[in-house]
Parts: sequence; C-alpha cells; structure tokens
Amino acid sequence: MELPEKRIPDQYFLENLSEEQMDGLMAQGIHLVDSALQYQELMMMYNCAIREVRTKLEVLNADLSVRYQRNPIEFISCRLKKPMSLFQKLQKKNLPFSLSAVEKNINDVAGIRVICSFIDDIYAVAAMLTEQDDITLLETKDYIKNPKPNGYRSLHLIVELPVFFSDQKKNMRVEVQIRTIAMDFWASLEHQLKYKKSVKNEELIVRELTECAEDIASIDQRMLAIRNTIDENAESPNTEESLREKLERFNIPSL
Ligand code: 0O2
Repeated sequence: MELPEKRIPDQYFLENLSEEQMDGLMAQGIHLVDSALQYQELMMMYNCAIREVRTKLEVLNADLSVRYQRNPIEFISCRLKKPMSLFQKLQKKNLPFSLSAVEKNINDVAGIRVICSFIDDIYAVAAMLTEQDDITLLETKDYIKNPKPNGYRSLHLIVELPVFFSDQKKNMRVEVQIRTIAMDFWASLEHQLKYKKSVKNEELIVRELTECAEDIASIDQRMLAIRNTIDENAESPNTEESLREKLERFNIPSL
C-alpha cells in the first residue's frame, strides 16, 4: 500500500495562498530582515565606539604606568545592552520600540565599566578622559558623592565621540561607569538580587546590603588614606637605589 505524501503544514499553508497574500508575506519578510540588519549595523557602531573609548582608557593607563609607575585602572569590562533590557528601558520611558528611539533616547546602549583601586583614581581617570578634545561630556551622575538610597556608588559619565566608518563619521554615545573594586563587588551582588524573581527575606538582605555599602565606602576611604600615608612617608632613595629603581622600570612595552 502506498503511504500518503507527508506534508509540512507551513508548506501547505504557503501553497494555498493567493498571489496577493504571497506578496504581502514577502514584503513582511523583507521588512523583518531589513530591521534585523539595521539593528545589527547599529550595534556594530556602538561596539566600535566602545573599542575607541576602551583604547583611550588603556592608553592612559599605559602612559601613567610607564611614566609615573601608577596603574589607576585595575580592569575594564564592556557590554552592549541586551535587546530585552533595551525594550524594558524604552517601555519605562514610554517610547516606541524603534532604532531611532534607541539612538535618540538611550544613552547606555554602549557601556564601559572601569574598575580602579582608589577613589581619587576614579576622578583622575574621568578628568583625563573627558578633557580629550574629541570627547564631549554630555552628562555626569556622581553616585559616589550622592549614593543611591540602596547604597549604590559609582561615577557615571555619558560621553559622545566621533567614530569613522567606511562612508561616514558618526557621533556615538557611550556610558562609562567608574568605580572601585569594592564598589564593584557590592554592585555585582546587588545586581544578582535585582534579577531574582523572588527571594525569601528580601527586606533583610536589602538592609544588609545597604549596611555593607556604608562599610565599603568607609574602607575605600581608609585604603586611600593608607596609600597617601605610604606615599608621604616614603624616604627618597639614594643615588644607587634610584639607579636600581630606574633600571627595574626599564621594560619594553609589550604589544
Ligand atoms: P544593565 O544591565 O547595566 O543594562 P537613565 O539612563 O538616565 O534614563 P538609568 O538607567 O536609571 O536612567 O541610569 P543610571 O542611574 O545611570 O543607571 C544606569 C546603570 O547603572 C544601570 O543599568 C546599572 O548598570 C547601573 N546601576 C544604577 N543603579 C544601580 C543599582 O542600584 N545597583 C546596581 N547593581 N547597578 C545600578 P541598567 O539599565 O539597570 O542595567
């Protein structure tokens, strides 16, 4: 006995469409693919902007390291905002889910996090970055001087810089978050709490976290004071020690 031909429902559906319906479906498909490609292009541009700012920060760190034996930046991490997070932010701001709305209104699609050892390094790095003549500082949120009620501390800068693509120069915005290792440790744990649907004893945990944020702020201040005391009390080296120090610093930068 011959078995009936197996048909895929989608194929059956397509075969039974009128020419007009088929044209409409194709137009929708093209629109969808076009939007996806435009989204991909925009994300590529934000990604390039991140790379430009990251390089600027790495240059500053390398320069300070070779000339002054200071490494204000411990590490840098970068991220592009996830589509879901973009969608939620547009919804929160009552904006349509379109690429032009993203470009005009969302400042943190491209994000860079800079982790420093000491609080004064945060402000030094921020100044060295924003004083560069191709960088425009659009906004500063100082959550170190004015912490959020939950204890969140960090310095946020929205900067704009020109990025050169194959056929155009485009001003791109990047959010730079600068904080200490301890502030970052706190923010990572607090972020985990935010993304859990429900946590038992949440109120207690929130209170504990706020207390920890205060402790961390005080430890950051004490660490800075200790570093300053060390710097002030270090005896100046004699000629031989000075030569030794300089020779130790003599290192060809690796690429
Ligand atoms: P994600 O996952 O990093 O994308 P605005 O941009 O001015 O309309 P917004 O977004 O509240 O308003 O700006 P703000 O206050 O500068 O915060 C932006 C980002 O800072 C957040 O991004 C977080 O990364 C971080 N942040 C701000 N407040 C807190 C906080 O209380 N705890 C922690 N852990 N991080 C915080 P997103 O969009 O929330 O998330």
